[in-house]
Amino acid sequence: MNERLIVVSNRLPMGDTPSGGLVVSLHDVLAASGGCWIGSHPEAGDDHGAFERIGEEPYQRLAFRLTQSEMENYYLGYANSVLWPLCHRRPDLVKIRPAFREAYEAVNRRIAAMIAREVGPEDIIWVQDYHFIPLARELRKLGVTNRIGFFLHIPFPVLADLSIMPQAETFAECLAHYNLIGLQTREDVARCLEMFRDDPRAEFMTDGSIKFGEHVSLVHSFPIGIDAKAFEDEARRELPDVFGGASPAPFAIGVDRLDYSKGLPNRFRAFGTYLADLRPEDTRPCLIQIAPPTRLGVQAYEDITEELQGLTGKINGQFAELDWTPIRFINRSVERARLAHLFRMARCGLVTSLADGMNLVAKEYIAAQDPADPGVLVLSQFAGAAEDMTEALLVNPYDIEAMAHRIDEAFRMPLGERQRRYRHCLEVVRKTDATSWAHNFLNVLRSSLKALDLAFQERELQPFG
Ligand code: ADQ
Repeated sequence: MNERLIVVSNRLPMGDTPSGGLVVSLHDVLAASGGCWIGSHPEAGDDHGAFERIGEEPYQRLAFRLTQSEMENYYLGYANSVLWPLCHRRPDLVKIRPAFREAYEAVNRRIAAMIAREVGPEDIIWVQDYHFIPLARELRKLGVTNRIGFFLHIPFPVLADLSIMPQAETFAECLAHYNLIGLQTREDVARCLEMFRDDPRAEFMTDGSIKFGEHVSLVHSFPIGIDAKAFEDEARRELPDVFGGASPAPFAIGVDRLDYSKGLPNRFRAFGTYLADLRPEDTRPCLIQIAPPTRLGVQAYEDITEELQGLTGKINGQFAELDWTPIRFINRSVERARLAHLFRMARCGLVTSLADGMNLVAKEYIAAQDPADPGVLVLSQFAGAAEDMTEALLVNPYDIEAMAHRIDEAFRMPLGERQRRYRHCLEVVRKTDATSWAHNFLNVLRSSLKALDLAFQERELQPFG
């Protein structure tokens, strides 16, 4: 039997025309290998112990349904009220409830049991993100010996925050059950290695791998990207006037899920400061902020929505003219073609996350620009994207004044400098696209681990130090 790739993610992407870099690239590798994608779907059947099969071509989709209680305790609870704030350096927002942890463990056990019945001896399993950290441990308990890789899409937590987590000692142990731990950036890798270094159960081997009990793991960074070519093409397509004839003055754009990690209040404040510092004769750009709500039902998300509505009202009240509104805050999602078009029209793209795994919007903004007259990306130094996109205008999103200056600099930047910065960023976007991300991860999972297994069998590797 041939090797099949099994991808597991929290949500199963639906529809025949996938959009979004991650979905497209995984769709392509799965289609090529005839693999299968496992994930939750709200309309899946309610058989709690078996997947619902949705289509066979070009790969299988296996759906499971989360119960109301699992949604509340596992998804909104442990995943998004413990792990998400902890990884995004917001321990103040962590909500610890025994029911959250129990549900998280139980869902991982349930899905592992369902996967164990599907998996063939040659299959490799690729688990996505923080919803499924214990999945490999549960699969191993059921006797699954296949290669299992894990990719964390969000920042790896800092060591000092880890002890806030319920049963913190199981975090490193759960990760160690994966053959490959993939992270977004080199900084994430450093934080992960620091965690293992701090754990007396972990041994560092001479080749950089980590031995933890009987398990050996590699930790490596694989910066995720977008389908750059498709986005460049999308942005070039002519669209009917998106502003219905009333095209605004130059504008800056922000596109984010409405999440406290994205630094939206400070972005709005910086834009207000920038406006306050303009001279009367200066053109006054506006800020278009598109931010659809997510994770409804978690208090922190309701709070940030209210804060932004208040700030928008305040800044607009202070600066608006009869024919000009400084901030257009659009609280819903926008179709991709329109988004690409807006990115291309915007003189400045604002990504001001306080913490962010990568941030694909930064890459989409660059891919959408017109090479003859590109806009400028203002990028938080705390977004993973900043590690390689060093020619964006990097900012500290906690420093409002500095951000206001960066916005001013972006709007005044001469064409030559805009083009130079754009070309550098575009090279990064193309080099680290979604396809190379998936291929690099799978190549390491397949090949270097074979060598590792062999070396261990032949007792060639020795503990380090
Ligand atoms: P997210 O936190 O969702 O992803 P991001 O990387 O910016 O953040 O991806 C968001 C995607 O959704 C982009 O493709 C964007 O265009 C789209 N999107 C956002 N707002 C939208 C809107 N209003 N309308 C339409 N589309 C919208 C997590 C991590 C990131 C990491 C990704 C991928 O938090 O750090 O980069 O996973 O690994």
